[in-house]
Amino acid sequence: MLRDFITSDAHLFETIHMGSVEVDVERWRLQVDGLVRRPFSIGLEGLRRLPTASVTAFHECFGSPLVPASGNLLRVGNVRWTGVRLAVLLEQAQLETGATHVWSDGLDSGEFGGRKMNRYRKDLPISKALSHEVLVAYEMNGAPLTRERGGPVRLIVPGWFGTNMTKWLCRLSVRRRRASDPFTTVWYNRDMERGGAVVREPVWEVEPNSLITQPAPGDTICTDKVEVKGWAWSNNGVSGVALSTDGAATWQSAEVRPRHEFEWQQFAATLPLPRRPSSVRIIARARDADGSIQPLSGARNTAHSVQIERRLASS
Ligand SMILES: Nc1nc2c(c(=O)[nH]1)N[C@H]1C(S)=C(S)[C@@H](COP(=O)(O)O)O[C@H]1N2
Ligand SMILES: [Mo]
Repeated sequence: MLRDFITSDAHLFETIHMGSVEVDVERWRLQVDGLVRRPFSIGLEGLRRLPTASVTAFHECFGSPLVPASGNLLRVGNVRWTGVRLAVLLEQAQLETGATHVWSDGLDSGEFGGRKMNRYRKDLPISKALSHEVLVAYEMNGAPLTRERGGPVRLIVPGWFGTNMTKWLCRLSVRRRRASDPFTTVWYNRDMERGGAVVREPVWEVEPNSLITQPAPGDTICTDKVEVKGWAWSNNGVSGVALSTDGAATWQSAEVRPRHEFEWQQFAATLPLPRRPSSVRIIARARDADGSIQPLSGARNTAHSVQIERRLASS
C-alpha cells in the first residue's frame, strides 16, 4: 500500500485521540493571540487570500503515548500539504519580545488515558514555529482537508512527529513557556541519550526510519538476485541505507535519492541470493545526517525486515 511516492488519503494512517470534530466552516475562525502586538482572527476565505505555500513531507505517528512501542509500527506515509506559512501569521500578529513558544489548540474534546479535556493542545518552540516549512494547512494532496484529516485547517510541522500537527485548529497563542497540558507534559515525552546523558525530551524530531516496499513478505524469487526498494526518512534527512541478507552479519549500501523538502527518500539495491533454495530475511537500516542509525531491536524505529523464499526455477 505504500509503494507510491505520494500516499493517497485511503492508504494513509489516521490517529484521533478523543473523536473527530464536525466544524461549521462558515462560522470557523482561527484566533492568533498571546504575546503579540496585534491579535487577530481569520476565517478560511481570509487564509486562502494569503500567499500559498506547499511542502511535501513524510508523516509519521509516534505510536501510543500510553504504551511504549517495542517494535516498529510503520504508521507512516508521504503527503503534500498546502496552506499558509505559520511565520506569515506570526509576522502579521507582530511578536512581542520574550516569546518562546507557540501553543496550538484543536477543537476536539473528550476523554483519553483517564483524563477529560476540552481541547487538544500542543506547543512548538518559536524557532521551529518560524521555520519556512511549518504550515497552517487547508489541503492535503491537492484536496481540501477532510473532517478526519482535521479540516478545515490543521497545523503541519514537517520533520516532527504527527502528534505536533494539531487538527481542527482554532487557536494559536504565543507564550513565554511550554504548555502544561496532558498532550504536552503528561504524554509525548521520552528519555533520549544526548552526549552520554539521559534527557527527557518532548516527542518532536523524527529519528531515522525506513520501510522495505519491494519485495513483499513471502514473495518467491527464482533468480540469484533480488531487487530491493523502499523509503527512508528522518527529520534531518537520510544519508545512507544499508541492507543485509545474512542476519546483520554483513551489509551492502543501497542507492538513496537525495532529499527535497521533507519528503521520504527512495532507496534501491540489487542483492545477491544464495544458490540453494532457502528462506532469506532482508533487513534495511537507515542512517541520518548526524550518523544516527536504526537499532536492530526493541525500539520504535527498529530496522524493518522482509522474509522471502529463494526457489529454483522449475525446468
Ligand atoms: N486535534 C487533534 N490533532 C491531532 C490529533 C488529535 O487527536 N487531535 N492526533 C495527532 C496525532 S498523534 C497524529 S499521528 C496526527 C495524525 O494525523 P492523520 O490522522 O491525518 O494521519 O494528528 C495529530 N493531530
Ligand atoms: Mo500519532
